[in-house]
Amino acid sequence: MLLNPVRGALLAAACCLPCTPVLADGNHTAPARADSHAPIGVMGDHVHSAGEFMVSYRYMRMEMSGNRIGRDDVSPEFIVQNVPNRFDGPATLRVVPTEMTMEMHMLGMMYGWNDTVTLMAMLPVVANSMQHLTFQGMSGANRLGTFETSSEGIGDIGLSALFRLHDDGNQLLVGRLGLRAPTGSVDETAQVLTPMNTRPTLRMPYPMQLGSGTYAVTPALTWRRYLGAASIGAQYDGVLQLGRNDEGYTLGDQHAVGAWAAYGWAPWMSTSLRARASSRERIQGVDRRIMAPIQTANPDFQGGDRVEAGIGVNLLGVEGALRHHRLAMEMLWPFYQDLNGPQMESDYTFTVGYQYAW
Ligand SMILES: [Cu+2]
Repeated sequence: MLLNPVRGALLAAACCLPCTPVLADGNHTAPARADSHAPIGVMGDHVHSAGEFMVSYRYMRMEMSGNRIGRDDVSPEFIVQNVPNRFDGPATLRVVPTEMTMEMHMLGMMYGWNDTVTLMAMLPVVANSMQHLTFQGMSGANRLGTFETSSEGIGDIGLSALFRLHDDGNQLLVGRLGLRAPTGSVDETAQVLTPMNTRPTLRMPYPMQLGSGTYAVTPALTWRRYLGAASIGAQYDGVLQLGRNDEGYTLGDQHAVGAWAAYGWAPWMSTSLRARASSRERIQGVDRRIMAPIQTANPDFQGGDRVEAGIGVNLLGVEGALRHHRLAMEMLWPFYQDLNGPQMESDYTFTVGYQYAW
């Protein structure tokens, strides 16, 4: 539902733009190639020439289902019988998340300040939904019922500077220095089903909040090299939270390294393989208003390590009305997840993006 107004506004903006006959890929003399941008799930991978603009829209979707402790799958019954509840009430947990969908609509703008520095702004709109199973009363032996919670709104806005550290037309090294502002809400509420069969409205647990509540620094370093019709690349990217938010906690820092290989079948199309390993720390501190016998309300049951891999395709318009328009998709599946659990495990991450440069 959020998709249509966002995409509509973007297309309306894109249609008004004048088309100028310059290569909009950061290099005025190199031939256009679809793999001059990394797979769409990679951000901050490229820079622009002085005076160039780019607008982009990305849709990202992550589906999660089932739970793990470390690398082991655990059932809802196992969780309610074995995992301690850190709050008042039953000794062990009573509510188990069973499925979660995280969607993000990301509107982006890039501008080549000069041939070395490109400025980038990102506006995320986040939509989360979570399914739960509630077990009955103090014993927790029986399933009482299910409920769903959801949250949607603006996330944390990002501003960054990208630096062309090295570019010989073949090898490109781009550094990113980014800042994220706490524009996303951290006090979203929802109606829940309690083990006592009541339906109060409570502040939602950490993973359902839209922002971090803190400023964050987002460094990245990306390298790419052409090898004939193919290319290879690698990236480090991090999210380092600064300070503590008004509710009393800090999300865990995140570090990721990834690498990809792409092959250009034609100037207008490339396909890619990519793998990415990421690690996120636990939450520091606690929001005193997030208190429920559910794993997601516990700051210790957040973060972990994940390795995912998958495939992507980049399409680049090289002539006529499609020139400088890009459309790309990527799908990643996790094949290793070691979670500070119980925590929900990821099934896949899908990204589709549209970019237009002039
Ligand atoms: Cu760009």
